[in-house]
Amino acid sequence: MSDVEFIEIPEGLIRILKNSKKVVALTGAGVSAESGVAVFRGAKDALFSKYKPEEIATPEAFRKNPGLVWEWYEMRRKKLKEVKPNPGHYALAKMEKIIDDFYIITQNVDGLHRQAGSEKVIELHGNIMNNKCFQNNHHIGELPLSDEVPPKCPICGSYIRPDVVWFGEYLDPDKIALAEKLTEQCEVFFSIGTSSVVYPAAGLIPLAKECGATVVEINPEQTEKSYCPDYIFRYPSGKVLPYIVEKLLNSTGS
Ligand code: BJW
Repeated sequence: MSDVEFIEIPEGLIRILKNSKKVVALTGAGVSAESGVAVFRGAKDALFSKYKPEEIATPEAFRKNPGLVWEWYEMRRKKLKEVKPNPGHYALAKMEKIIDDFYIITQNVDGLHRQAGSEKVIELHGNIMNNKCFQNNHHIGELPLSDEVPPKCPICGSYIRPDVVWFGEYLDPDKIALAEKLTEQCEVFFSIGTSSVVYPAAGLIPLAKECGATVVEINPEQTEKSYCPDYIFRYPSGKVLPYIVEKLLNSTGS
């Protein structure tokens, strides 16, 4: 797929986008794949190829082996400091400037949408660079200097953990309520680079469809929700999204 030269964007989709005020993009790990960030499932270098998700991204796993889970996140944080947003992230940031009310609802914790300049971003699963304590959710700014792995909360003494949402944990109710409201009201809903298996995020795709949005899927592979879209692009998002933005900017018709 990487040798793709040109992707035709249907006129019909551009017309709908030009006439839309409310547009939402739900993104997943695939949108960051072209930046060199590993996806979670499937690929050879997938983040869950060594550990199953339920073995590592859960409160139970942290209780059982806090050092292992902490080190896994430290390894990912280190890698993230070396990567940059890709053309897909930048194209989405441009869409925010072109479309009246454009929101990104991301499952990603890597912060690359904001780095690319997007401002209206809902980070459903948190941000890997932030920390809180395990017992009481005390927000931890600067990590305390300590030889302990993980370090401990200066307020209550419980272990510090990344401020991300693990399996079995509730998402921030304000964030998911806003995500659902935006999804119900939007005219176009993009699903980009997500396998669409993790809830409640995956449920937004059929919700958008039920509420009448034009649904667009951008993913080189079929997904669990590929029965929903009106338009499907089986290409990497870093290739498709810049073409959509270019055509949106250059199209003259209404
Ligand atoms: C490209 C590309 C390129 C490659 N361009 N594309 C309803 C039904 C069944 C179960 C549940 C349900 N409701 C809740 C649950 C339980 C559970 C769940 O969903 N389980 C399912 C797995 C069955 N959900 C939860 O526990 C959630 N909490 C919750 O609902 O609380 C209430 C509750 C509690 C208990 C019981 C019931 C309800 C919390 C979910 C938290 C998910 N956390 C993680 C880790 C975050 C921290 C971290 O980063 O470590 O979030 S798991 C992981 O998966 C991460 C991701 O955000 C998430 C989604 O993955 P994503 O983004 O889709 O990545 P991949 O790798 O799966 O897919 C990548 C895609 O990209 C592929 O399709 C590629 O083809 C594509 N791609 N290159 C475009 N260049």
